[in-house]
Amino acid sequence: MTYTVGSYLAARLEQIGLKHHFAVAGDFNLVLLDQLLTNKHLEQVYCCNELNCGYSAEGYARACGAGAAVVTFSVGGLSAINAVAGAYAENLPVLMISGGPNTNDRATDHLVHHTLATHDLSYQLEMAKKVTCAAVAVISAGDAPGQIDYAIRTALREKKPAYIEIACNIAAAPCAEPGPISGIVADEPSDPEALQAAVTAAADFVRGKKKPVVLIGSKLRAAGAEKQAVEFAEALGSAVTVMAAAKSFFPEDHPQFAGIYWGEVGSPGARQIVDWADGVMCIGTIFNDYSTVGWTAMPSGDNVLTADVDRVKVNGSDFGCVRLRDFLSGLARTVEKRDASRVQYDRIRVEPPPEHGARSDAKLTRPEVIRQIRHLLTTDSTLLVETGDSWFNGMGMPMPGGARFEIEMQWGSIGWSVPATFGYAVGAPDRRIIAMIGDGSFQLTAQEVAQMIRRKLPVIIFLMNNHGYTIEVEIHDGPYNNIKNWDYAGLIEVFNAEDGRGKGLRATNGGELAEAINVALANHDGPTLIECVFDRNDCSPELISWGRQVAIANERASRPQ
Ligand code: DPX
Ligand code: MG
Repeated sequence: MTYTVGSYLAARLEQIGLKHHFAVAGDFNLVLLDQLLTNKHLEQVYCCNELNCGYSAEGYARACGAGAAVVTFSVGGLSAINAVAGAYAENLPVLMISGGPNTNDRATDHLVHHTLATHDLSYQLEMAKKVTCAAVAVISAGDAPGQIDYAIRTALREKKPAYIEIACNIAAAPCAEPGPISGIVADEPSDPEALQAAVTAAADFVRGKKKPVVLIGSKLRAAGAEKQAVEFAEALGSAVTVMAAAKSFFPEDHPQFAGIYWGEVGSPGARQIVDWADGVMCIGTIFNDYSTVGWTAMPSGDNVLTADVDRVKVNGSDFGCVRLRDFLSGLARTVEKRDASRVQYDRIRVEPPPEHGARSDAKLTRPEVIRQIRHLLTTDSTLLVETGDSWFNGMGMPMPGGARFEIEMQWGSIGWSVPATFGYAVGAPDRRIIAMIGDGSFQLTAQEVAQMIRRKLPVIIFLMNNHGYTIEVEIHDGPYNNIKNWDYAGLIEVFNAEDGRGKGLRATNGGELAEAINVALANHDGPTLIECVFDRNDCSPELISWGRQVAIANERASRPQ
C-alpha cells in the first residue's frame, strides 16, 4: 500500500486503538476525510457542529483512552477550541485535527476564505498552542510523519489534547509508511532512584502517623493508576475518600471507601474523617474554588503528602520523574498498615435511610427523580452529569462496582454532556449510558441528540427541567438566570424526522416517570429523553450551601496592591 499524509494519520489513529473519529466536513478537510476513510478499521462519525465534535471526541476519550475530532479551518477550528481546552483541563488526550489552507496561499498576497481577511494564516495554530500540549501545522509530506508522531506521542504521554493541522493540498500527498507504534505509545519510565527515594520518604511519612487517610483526585485516571490505588489502599488499610471529580475512580463498594470529600457538601462523615486524620495522602487531587467549596475544605500543611501524575511531595521533599502508578505499587509493597481512620469511619458510617417512593400521582420532585434513577445503575452503567444541580444530584448516587461516573468539573462548560454522552456511547456500546442534564445546559448542544438517533444509540437522558440556571440562582440571582422553556420531549420527534427511533417523554409525577423509564429500557433503537418537570426552587440542599460559599469566594474584594 502507498501511504499519503492522511492515510498515515489514519494508520496512527488505528494503531493507538481508536475505532472511530468524529468529524464535520468543510472544504479545507474534505481530501483529508477521504484519506481517513481509506482505513477500513476506522469509522468516521459525524457531528452537527465543531464544538460538539470536540466534546464528542472528549467523551470518547473518557471511554476509550483517546479521541480525535476532525474539523475545517478557522470557522470549525475556533468553535472546537472550547472543547479542546476542556480536554486539557480534564486531562484527556483528544487530537484536534484541522484542515488548513493550501500551501501555495501562504506567504503570498492571496486572501483566503474562512480567515480574518488578512494574510496571517497562523492564528489557529497559535491559539491551539495555548490549549494543547503539542501543536503542529503540516505543510510538507516529508515532515508529516515526524510532526504527526510528535503530536500523538506527546498527547498520550501527557494525557492532554494535541493539535494537528494539515494543509488541504498535502492531505493526499505521498508519504512514508508508518513504523511500529511501540515508541509512540510507550510510557516514560520513572527514574529508579527518584522512585525509590519517594517511596522511602512516603513510607516514613506513614510510619510517623497514627491515623492517615487517603484522598483520591481525578488525575488518578489520567495517570492510569486506578488499580494501583486499590493495591496501595489495601496495603495501608486506611479509610479512602475521593474528591467529587474522582467519583467512581475508587470502587464505592470497597469496604475502605469512606465517601466523597467535598467540604460541607460531601457525603456524611467524609469531611470529618479527613479533618481528624493526622496525615492526608492526596493522590492526583485538584483543589480549585469549586472542589474546595470556596476554599473552605482543603487539606494543607505538613500533614499532607501529595502524589501527582509524575511527582511526589512529602515532608518538605519534592521528587520528580516518579510515575504515580510506580509510586503506588512501590508503596503498596513497603507501607505499614494503619487502619485507624477506617475503624473510625465504620463507627460514624451513616447507612442510607430506607427509601420511600412518592405517591405515583404526587407532583414530581427532584428527590423522587433521583430515587428512580438510582435503581437504573448497574455494574455496567455509566452516569454522566452536566454542570448544574445535576452535579449534586449525581454525587449522592451509590455506584455499584464497575459503574462509572463522568463529570466535567474542572472545565465546567455547560453543553458538554450531550455531545460527550454521544461520544462516550459510540466508544462504549456495551454499557448502559445515562445522562442527567439541566434544561439550561441542554439548550447549548441539544442538536447532538440527532446523532444518537442516527446511530441508534440507546442512551437515556434525564432532562432536569427546573426552569432556569438554578446553580447560578444559588450563587447570585438576577433576570439573566431565567430561560425560555422548550418542549424538550417534543424535540425528539423533530430530530427523528422520517427515519429516527428516538423517544421523548415528559414526566410530571412519579408514576409517569416510572412508565417513561420502562419505555426507555425497552427502546434499543435510539435514545430516550425523559423530561422531568419540577419546581424552580426544588434544588439540592448541597447546592444551596455550596452556592453560598462560592458566592463568598467570588465576592472577595481585591487586595490593595
Ligand atoms: C451556567 C449554569 O439548567 O442546570 O441545575 O438549573 O443549574 P441547573 P441548567 O443546565 O443550568 C446551568 C446553569 C449558566 N453556568 O446553571 S451552570 C455558566 C456557564 C458555564 N458554561 C458556559 N456558559 C456559561 N458554566 C459555556
Ligand atoms: Mg435548570
